[in-house]
Amino acid sequence: MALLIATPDRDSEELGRLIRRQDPEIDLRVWPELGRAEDIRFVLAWKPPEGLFRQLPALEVVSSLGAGVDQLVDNPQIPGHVAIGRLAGPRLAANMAAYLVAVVVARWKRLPDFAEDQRARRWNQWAPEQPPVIGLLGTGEMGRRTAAAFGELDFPVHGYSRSGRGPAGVTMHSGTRGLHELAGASDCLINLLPLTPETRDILDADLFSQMREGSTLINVGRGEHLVEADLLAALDRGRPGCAVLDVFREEPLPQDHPFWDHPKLFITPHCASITLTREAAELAVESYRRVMDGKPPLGVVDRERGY
Ligand code: NDP
Ligand code: OXD
Repeated sequence: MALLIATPDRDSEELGRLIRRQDPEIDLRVWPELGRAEDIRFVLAWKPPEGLFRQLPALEVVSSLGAGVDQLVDNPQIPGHVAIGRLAGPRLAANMAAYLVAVVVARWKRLPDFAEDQRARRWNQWAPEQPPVIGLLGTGEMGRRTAAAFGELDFPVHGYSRSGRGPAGVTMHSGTRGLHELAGASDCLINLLPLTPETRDILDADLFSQMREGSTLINVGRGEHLVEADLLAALDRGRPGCAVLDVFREEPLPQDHPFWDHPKLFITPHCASITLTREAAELAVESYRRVMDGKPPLGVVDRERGY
C-alpha cells in the first residue's frame, strides 16, 4: 500500500521528508511521480491536480491536508466507496483561535485608532467597558477551540450548530430561527462553518438584516458562504458595520475586486490558520496507520452530510 502526497501548491518535499523521518517503512510517493499507480491506496490532498483520482484504481482513502473537505466531497472523480478524511489538529485549531482573538480584540480595543493618534502625537486615553458578544457559526474543531479562547477572556459566547450541541459555557442555537437569534445577539459574528449545500450563501441579506448595527462580520469559513453583493449593500446600511474576510469565492482575490479598497473591510489572504507541515506529517502518518489497521482515517467525513 502506497501513500501519495498530492498538494501541488504546498511544500510537498518538506512534508515528504518529515513523513519519511517518522516512518521510513511507508511507501511514499510525491506527485507528480506516481510510480506504479496500482499501489496507491491513500492520498493526502490539497487542491489535487485535475484527473489524478481517475488514475488510481486501488484508491481507498483521500485525506484533506487541512480542515476543509469541500474540494474533495464535491469532487466527482472520487468514487463513492472511497473514504474521505481530514487533518484538523490542535495546532491548526489553536492558530485559528489566535487569529480570531487578535482580530476581535484589536477592534474592541480600537488599536488602529491608537496608531493614528500616535502618528498625530495625540494622547487620547480610552478603554472599552464591556467585552463584545461573540457569535460562532459552527462549533466543531475550530469553533470549540475559538470558544475556549474567548471564554478564557470572559467574553460572552453564543454558538450555532446543526445539532444544537456545543461546548459547555456557550449559549447554543440551531435552525433558521436560532441563526437569526444568534445574529441579533452578537457584536462579532464569526463564520466557522464547513462549506456544504446547506451552508453555501448562508451569509446573505436576510442574515445581515438581523445583525446589530455597527457589529462585525468575520468570515474564515469559505468564500462561497458569503453573498458578496449582499455584504456590500449591508455595509452601506451599517449592519454589519464592518467585515473581516480571510476567504473568497476566487482566490487570490482578483485585482479589480471591489473588496480591496472598501473602507469597511479588512482583508487577509486565506491565512487565518494554515496547515503546519510538522503537525500535518504527524497526523498523516497516524491516519495512514489507522487505515492499514482496517480503521477509518482521521477526521472521517460523512459524505452524505458533506462534512
Ligand atoms: P467541523 O466539521 O469540526 O465542525 C463543523 C461545525 O459546523 C459543527 O459544529 C457542525 O454542527 C456545524 N454545521 C455544519 N453544517 C451545519 C449546518 N447546515 N447548520 C448549522 N451548523 C452546521 O469543522 P471545523 O471546525 O474543523 O472547520 C470548519 C471550517 O473552517 C472548515 O470546513 C474550513 O472551511 C474552515 N477553515 C478555514 C481556515 C482558514 O485558514 N481560513 C483554516 C481551517 C478551517 P454539528 O456540531 O451539529 O455537527
Ligand atoms: C483549511 C484551510 O481548511 O486552510 O484547513 O482553509
